[in-house]
Amino acid sequence: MKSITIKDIQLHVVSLPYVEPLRTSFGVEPDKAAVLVELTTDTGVTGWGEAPIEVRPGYGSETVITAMHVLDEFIIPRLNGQTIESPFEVPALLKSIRGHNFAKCGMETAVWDAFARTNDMRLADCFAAYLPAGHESRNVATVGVSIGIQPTIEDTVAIIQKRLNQGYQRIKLKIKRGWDVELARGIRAALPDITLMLDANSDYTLADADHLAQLDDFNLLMIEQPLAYNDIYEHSKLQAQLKTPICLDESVKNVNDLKLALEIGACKILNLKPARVGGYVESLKIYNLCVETGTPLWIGGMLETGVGRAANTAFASLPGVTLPCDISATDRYFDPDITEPPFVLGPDSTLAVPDGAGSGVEVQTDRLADAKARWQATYPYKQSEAIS
Ligand code: OSB
Ligand code: MG
Repeated sequence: MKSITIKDIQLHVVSLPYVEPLRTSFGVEPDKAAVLVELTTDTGVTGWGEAPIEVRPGYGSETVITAMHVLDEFIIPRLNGQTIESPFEVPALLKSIRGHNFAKCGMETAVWDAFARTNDMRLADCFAAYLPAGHESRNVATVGVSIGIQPTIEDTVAIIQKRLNQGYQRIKLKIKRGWDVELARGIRAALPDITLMLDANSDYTLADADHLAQLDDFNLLMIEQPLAYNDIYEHSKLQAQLKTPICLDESVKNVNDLKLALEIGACKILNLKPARVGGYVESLKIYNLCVETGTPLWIGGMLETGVGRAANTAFASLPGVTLPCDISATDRYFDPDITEPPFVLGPDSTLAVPDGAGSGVEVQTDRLADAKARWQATYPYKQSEAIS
C-alpha cells in the first residue's frame, strides 16, 4: 500500500441540532457537538475523522474543550509532517499521550480515511486488509436504534412502534433507577416479540442485583453497562446473579480490559465504540479477540455526525460484528447532516457501506461552516451554563 505524508491538520468544532435528543441516565444534551479533524496529505488527498465528544464529561471524561486542547497542543504536533506506512503506526506515535481516547480516535480516523483514499480503497476494505483472510466486508451493517428515556410507558411504546414501522429490527431502551422493571414489563405486554435490550449507562450498584434480576423475566437480548463506568470486577459479581447477558460499554477502554472482563465473567457481549478505545487499530485488536473467544460483538454509537457514522458503518460491515449496531439512519439524528450521501435504512434493518473511496461520504463545505457558526453562537466559554 502507498504511504501518506501529512501536510496539514485542521480542527473544526461543530454543533448540530438533533432531530430528537437522547435522554440517558446521566442526562440529555440538546445539540450534537463534535470535534472534526481534517487531514491533508502532500499529494492533496483529504481525510476526515470525528472525536464524537460531548459538551459535559457525562459518558466519558473528555469534553469538547479537552479534546481541542489535547489535539492542538499534543496530538497534532506529533503527526504533522510524518510519513505513515500504515495506520497501525499512529498509536505508537501517540504513545506518550495518556488517555484522551476520543481525541485520538478523531485523529486516527482522519489518517485511516486519507490512507484508504490514497490507495483508492473503501475504508471497509482497508480495515479488512489488516484482518485474517475471510473477514472481508459484507457491504452492509446490521443496525438497530437507541431510544432515550421518555415521560411515560405509552410514549415509549409509541416511539418503538414508529421505529419498527421504519424498519428497525432491534430496539434499545435507555433505563435508570426507578425506570426499569415496570418499563420492561409494560413494553413486553404491548410488544411481546420484539428484539429488545436495555442500557443503564452505569446508574446501578451491586446492591441492586436482586432488583436487576427481575429483568430476567423479559427475554432481553442483553443489559448494557448496569454498574460503574470504571468497574469490571463488580460486573462479574452481578453477571453471576443474572441470566440476562451483561454487555459492557463504558468500562472497556482497550483490548486488555476485555481480556480481563471475559476471564472473570464480567460480560458476555461487547459494545465496541471505536472512540472509547482510541480508534480503529485498538478496535481491530478487540475484534480479533471477540472472534477468537466467540464473543458476540456490536458497534455502539455516540450520535456521530456523518463523518464518524461512515467510519463506524465500514467497521460494522466486518463479519465478526455479529449483533445489530447502534448506527441508525441519518434522519434519526440530523436534518441535514454535514456529509453526503445520507445513510438510509435498507432491507433487513441494514445500512449500506457507501461505494466511494475512504469513508465514502463527503463533508459539505457550506453545512460545515453553518455547524461551526452554530457552535460559536450557542456555546459560551462556560459551556456548562448552556446545558444545565
Ligand atoms: O451508552 O450507548 C450509549 C449516546 C451517547 C452516550 C452514550 C450512549 C449513546 C447511545 C447512542 O446509545 C446510540 C447512537 O449513536 O445511535
Ligand atoms: Mg451504552
